[in-house]
Amino acid sequence: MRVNFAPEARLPEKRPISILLAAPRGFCAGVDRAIQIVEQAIRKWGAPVYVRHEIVHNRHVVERLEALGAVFVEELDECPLDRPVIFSAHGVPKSVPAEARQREMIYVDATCPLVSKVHVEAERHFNAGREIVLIGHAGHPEVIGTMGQLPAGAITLLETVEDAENFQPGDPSKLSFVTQTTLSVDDTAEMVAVLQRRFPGIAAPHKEDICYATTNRQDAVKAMAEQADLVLVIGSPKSSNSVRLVEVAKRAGARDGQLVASADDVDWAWFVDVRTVGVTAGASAPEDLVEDLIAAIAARFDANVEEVRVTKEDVVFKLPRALVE
Ligand code: 0CM
Ligand code: SF4
Repeated sequence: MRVNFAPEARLPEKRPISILLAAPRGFCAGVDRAIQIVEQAIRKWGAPVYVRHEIVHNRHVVERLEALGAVFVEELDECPLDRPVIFSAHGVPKSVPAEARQREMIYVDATCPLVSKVHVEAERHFNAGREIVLIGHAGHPEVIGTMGQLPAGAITLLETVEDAENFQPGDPSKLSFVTQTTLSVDDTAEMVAVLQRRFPGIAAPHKEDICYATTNRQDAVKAMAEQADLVLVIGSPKSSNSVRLVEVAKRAGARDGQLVASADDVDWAWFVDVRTVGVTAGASAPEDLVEDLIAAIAARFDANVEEVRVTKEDVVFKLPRALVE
């Protein structure tokens, strides 16, 4: 008698995929400091502590701090006078701390020291009688903050190479430029080249205004992009440095690049024909979101993870003295 055995029940084989994990990625020293400022302020003064604008551009960070007792608002007049207020990492116009002082509010400025450095630079140019060009993106809080360091009209915002070609200064011999900290290194270099060709005497920053974290995260993406069929960047659409990482990936040769807030945002149709996926995170995106994304990929594919590191970072910024225990 022949017995037909049912074939052994087997799960379908998972397709192999290679994950390239960019390093450095995720939190920078300015973000780390800004988050610690909110946590310490809640410890020192109790809840609620108000925060003007998202402390950094990440919903997960904001929600975690809300659970600890932070209340996020857009303007100072939304804060009660008897509670402390913190200004976000992106910086604020001078009028904001001035108003807080006038209302006798307790405030802590979580502006990243590298953004404050640009503020000081702009002020130095202004005091030396120079007209100032700011390379940046209109409407971004850092641009609003930097322009708000000086009287209206002192700074002209240029967003594109075309803007740089068309810009007409009052006196070309007294011209300077500063930049937003989170721009594309390559796009900015193009705009600077146009300005320097048209105005050879233009005063430049001593050291680049684009910060170390932005530069390193873009370099890491460039190092993996050519091998990647898809690069996933964890970050918010509001996050300038994160959005730039998607652009950089595509320009450096990745077939596709997508910004996702978390693994939940991934459309798995993107993975058709993908053998190598690059993963990185903007400077405001927590590492646990990266871990979740890798776990989600590994649940669907036979994943092999390889780190692509371009440099190590050891930058740490001190907390404001008012918050050091
Ligand atoms: O400036 P950007 O939009 O990239 O801000 P972010 O909160 O995503 O990242 C950190 C910072 C600053 C300043
Ligand atoms: Fe500071 Fe750069 Fe981080 Fe912005 S991205 S907070 S400028 S270190």
